Amino acid sequence: MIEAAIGLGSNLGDREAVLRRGLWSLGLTLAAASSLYESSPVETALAQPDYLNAVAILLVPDSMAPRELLQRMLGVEASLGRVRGPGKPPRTLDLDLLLFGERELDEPNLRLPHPGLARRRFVLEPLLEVRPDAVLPDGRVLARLMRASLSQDVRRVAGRYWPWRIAG
Ligand code: PH2
Ligand code: MG
Ligand code: MG
Repeated sequence: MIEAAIGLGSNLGDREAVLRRGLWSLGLTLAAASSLYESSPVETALAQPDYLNAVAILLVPDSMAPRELLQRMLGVEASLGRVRGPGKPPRTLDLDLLLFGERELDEPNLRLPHPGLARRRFVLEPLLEVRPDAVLPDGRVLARLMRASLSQDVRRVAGRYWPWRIAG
């Protein structure tokens, strides 16, 4: 099995319920889930609602390629009502492939590690919660990157049991 780290985000509709459905719809074994974190949108063209974000560590069979996992993630986003458009509009569900084992890739629509990972506190903080010793394939230590992103405002709003809540 390969460990993949997935970033989950939502800022439309019942955000927590969407994250939960999205996570389980991937149909993979969940090794760890971070708490839920709320933050203002960053890097978006227009003002939009706050995001709820989390990171999940999933176990991917050795036979599954990163591109195959990405296709599955896009299918799940679409099934939960994701509408794509320019300027990073609000989304019911955004699933980002952050890490795929130690793989490094630079292909159209598929870069590994995810290019935003190293500068986004809403990704770094939940990832460090579940993998405190994480190191990127190029040797960068996540805990150090996190210290550089501390000026961003990210609030932990719920503990690590959100994937198993019954409501929603
Ligand atoms: N996702 C984006 C753009 N900006 N900001 C926050 N706080 N959380 C996100 O998940 C996010 C964002 C594009 O995917
Ligand atoms: Mg995305
Ligand atoms: Mg994203």
